[in-house]
Amino acid sequence: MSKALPSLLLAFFFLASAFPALAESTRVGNLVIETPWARASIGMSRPAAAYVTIRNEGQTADILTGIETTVSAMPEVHRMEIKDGVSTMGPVGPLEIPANGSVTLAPGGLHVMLMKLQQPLTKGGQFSMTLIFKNAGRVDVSVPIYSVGASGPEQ
Ligand SMILES: [Cu+2]
Repeated sequence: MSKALPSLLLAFFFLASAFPALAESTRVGNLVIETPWARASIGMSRPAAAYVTIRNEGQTADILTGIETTVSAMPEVHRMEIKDGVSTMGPVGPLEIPANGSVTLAPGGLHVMLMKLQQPLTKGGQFSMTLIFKNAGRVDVSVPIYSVGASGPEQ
């Protein structure tokens, strides 16, 4: 075992914390919050959307009960679906994260709808969002903002 390894690890963790946009997953209890991201908003009159994957490595389900962020006065988890050829969406309420499972919020399906925007979301920026879980408690994540038409992170 090399003596250099611990210092290499330290350097890695230092770098990871120095560049929060690269530290894409946040662990709290049994949950891992992966790759949060958002689309830039079109001004402030229309809602914006944010996406994230929540992985549960525990033996019991957890529930996402709420979301808080300073950029939106009314953040809600929505589900988009096609009904009779028409795209509809609405709030899903408390969202279960199954034991040993994961839930992905992505364009075309589940998303965090950031309603009543308090500031425009500008490409290249980021904002802080707090996910509130029944068991794991509150988790703060940093959400990078990509282009208006981004279909996934890193765009
Ligand atoms: Cu929505």
